[in-house]
Amino acid sequence: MARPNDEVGALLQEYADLVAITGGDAYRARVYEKAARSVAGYHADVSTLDAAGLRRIPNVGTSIADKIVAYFRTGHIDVVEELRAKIPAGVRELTAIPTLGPRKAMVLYDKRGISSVPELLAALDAGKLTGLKGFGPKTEENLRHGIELLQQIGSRVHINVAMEVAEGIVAELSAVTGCDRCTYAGSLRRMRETIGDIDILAASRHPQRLMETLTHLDAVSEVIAHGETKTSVRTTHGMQVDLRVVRPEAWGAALQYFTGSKPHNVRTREIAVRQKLKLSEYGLFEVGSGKLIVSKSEDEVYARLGLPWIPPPLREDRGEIEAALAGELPTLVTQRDIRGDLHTHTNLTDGVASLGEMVAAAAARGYSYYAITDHAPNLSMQRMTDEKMLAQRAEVRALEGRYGKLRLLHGTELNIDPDGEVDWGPEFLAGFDICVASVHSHFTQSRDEMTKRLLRACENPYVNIIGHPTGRLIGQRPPVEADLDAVFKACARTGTALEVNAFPDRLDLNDECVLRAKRYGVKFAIDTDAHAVAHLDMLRYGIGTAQRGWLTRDDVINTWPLRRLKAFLRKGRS
Ligand code: DGT
Ligand code: CA
Ligand code: CA
Ligand code: ZN
Repeated sequence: MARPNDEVGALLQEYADLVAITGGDAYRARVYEKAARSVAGYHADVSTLDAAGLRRIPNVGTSIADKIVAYFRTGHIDVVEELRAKIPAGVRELTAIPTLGPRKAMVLYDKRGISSVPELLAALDAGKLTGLKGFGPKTEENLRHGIELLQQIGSRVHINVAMEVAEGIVAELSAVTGCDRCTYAGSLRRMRETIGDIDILAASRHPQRLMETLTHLDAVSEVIAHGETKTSVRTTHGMQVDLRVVRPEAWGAALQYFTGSKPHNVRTREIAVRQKLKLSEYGLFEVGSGKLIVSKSEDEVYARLGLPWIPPPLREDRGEIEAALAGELPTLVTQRDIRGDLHTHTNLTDGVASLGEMVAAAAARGYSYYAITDHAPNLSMQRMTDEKMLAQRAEVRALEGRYGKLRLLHGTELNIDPDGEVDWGPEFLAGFDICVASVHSHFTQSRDEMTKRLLRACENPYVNIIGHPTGRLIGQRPPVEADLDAVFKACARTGTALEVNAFPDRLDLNDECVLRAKRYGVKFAIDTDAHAVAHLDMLRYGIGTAQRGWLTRDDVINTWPLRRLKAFLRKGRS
């Protein structure tokens, strides 16, 4: 995604938030929020468009187009500045707390002068919210819980944010003369869902050049430490980046060391010690003589320890060493194995691209099949009707065959209601090629109710995939409480797949749940839940999560040939 689109999207979203916080027109806030999403998801770089070009973006009218033009001319938008001047930035930060909406944030500021998360926490502790209208004991408990969630993610960022920064830096450094190799290591190479800092590794005989280049990048706002072999900087996004430059001969040992994880490295070092060897970021050495044995490639390092090369997403000491020693490492699913996406949206509901645009993008990715799964009617803000759904099906059928080998599946994303029922009865459901079913409301049911609810959905013969199964939003909403093992068992028994939703703020199921579910024989669908063309690229994060959950191609239904997939989707129905 083009950076200017993200920038403008963020600004429009901020404006929408500020309008809502200051008690402005709710309709206006929604208009800007929609525009923010459309701009962020738009395929062309908005900084290159004139007012007419901007108006062609869905949800962008004359007034918003003019504001975007003004932004690129002057660097700011007047109305945003005006609202910013009225309320401290911290008040908007308060709305990042789950369950704390704009109206409540404004009450906290107006009545108690609270304008930051720490101030709110202090006020809660001191009992200063007692008696404040709308802030009963239950609300207070929710607030504390929400703040806890926010603090868990702390200064870590979602993987896609770190990935964009890291890939930009790797590209710049790789272009420097004398740079032999350059890549990112650490948690990013292991594809963790959130990233603390970015670790970049380079091999060169002229480390100073690379260090200098890094410190002078536009994206760098501060140099934290500048040394011979390691330089640390902070980016304008606020992320720390550590660059280590090693001699080309030591590349493999250094890459193995800085990829981690620490627990994995502890295990590899123990294996070395047992063989009277010493493993460090410089290489694998003989203990007595100090003689270097290997260091050039990761392959050699692992091989000399008696291990096959271990894919980075597995390096968490979750059994990969034992599996490697036994020759039983899984052959992990890769992005190339994916034949299609099974959960995607269009502008018929809350997507920003048309059916035609999404299908063309799917074809361009070389997919063999692609499912369109717009929201079903019970998510009432999406205004879906039977007629609209059937009209879309006709459009989908008309597109069939238009893009060579691409086959289209017409589906829907059903809402699992509090009792586990979905939007339509069997007759209407039978008309779909595929049904995803997700929890979109009543997230805080009791564990028992939630478990029953999910089990009932699995038992529905038309439900093929449970979408974003735990409903968590990283740093924003906790996973639902349910007996997941019971759900995994039911999925395996009924032929219901669990989704690995690739959206970076979801990554749901997460890696650990995937690994657990796999043990029950569950099948998975790695889907993007795309609401824009650009979102189809998020697939890689779903793949990373699936790899961290030890999934192979066979575990993932959207790697299968269409015939096998279709048989699975029939779910035992005749
Ligand atoms: P993060 O940054 O919190 O997302 O996680 P990592 O895994 O990237 O951790 P980080 O940046 O502290 O270190 C990167 C890698 O470098 C880590 O995975 C293993 C290696 N490493 C760093 N410091 C140590 C250490 O003190 N001992 C060991 N064994 N390895 C280390
Ligand atoms: Ca790191
Ligand atoms: Ca680091
Ligand atoms: Zn969806």
